[in-house]
Amino acid sequence: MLELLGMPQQASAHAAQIDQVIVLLHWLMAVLFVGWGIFFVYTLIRFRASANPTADYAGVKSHTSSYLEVAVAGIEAIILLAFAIPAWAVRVNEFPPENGATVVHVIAKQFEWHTVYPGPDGRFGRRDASLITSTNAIGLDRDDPSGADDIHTINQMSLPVDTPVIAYLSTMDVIHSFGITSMRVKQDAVPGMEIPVWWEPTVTGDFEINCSQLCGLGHYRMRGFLTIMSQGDFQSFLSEEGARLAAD
Ligand SMILES: [Cu+2]
Repeated sequence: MLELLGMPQQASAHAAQIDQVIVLLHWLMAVLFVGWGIFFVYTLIRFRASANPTADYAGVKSHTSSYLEVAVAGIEAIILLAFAIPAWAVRVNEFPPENGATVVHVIAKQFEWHTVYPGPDGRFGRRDASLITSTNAIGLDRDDPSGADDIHTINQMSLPVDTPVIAYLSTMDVIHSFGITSMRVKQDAVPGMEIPVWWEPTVTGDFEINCSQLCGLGHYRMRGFLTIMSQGDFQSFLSEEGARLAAD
């Protein structure tokens, strides 16, 4: 079924669990589609005008349709309670400890994805709307001791493989949605809120970050790139960006 649906690569630890729910739902929908289709063709033939010159006002007496409806509701409840809710609960309740994870701030803005890494001190600097300029799109305070070494990238996120990622998601204007299909990550960025999202990339390579909420005229170009690299390459990335910051 997964191949039939043409699902994108599973590039995170929880991707298979999400796909399992998608596959179950599609099987249920396929059975319902075929069932309804057969029933439709049956009624066309069984109740055709030539064989039924007068209408029958008595209606259905059998309870089969009620039993079928209850069975469908039961299967839906099983998918929801046994598969969907447990998969969701892990995403929202079982965050990995921050000291064993890559922690980033992801800031959505019409029509860009900004990523901030805390730098060698491990602390994120202050951001303030009054500091926003053409070269400081997110208002990062470089005079704040915690912010001086923060690394800021636009539309390019780099992360190490096989390490959990915790992204604190926020937006500077409207509602956006942080979507990385290959990682099975999707979370709305809501004005005034900082929403944590976590996942663990398991495959190195280049992936796409999209905005999954229509957020304005430039929504179509709100596209970022995610590079998953080895732990060593990630450390080199951080030191290169740190050196560039020191040179500025
Ligand atoms: Cu957007």
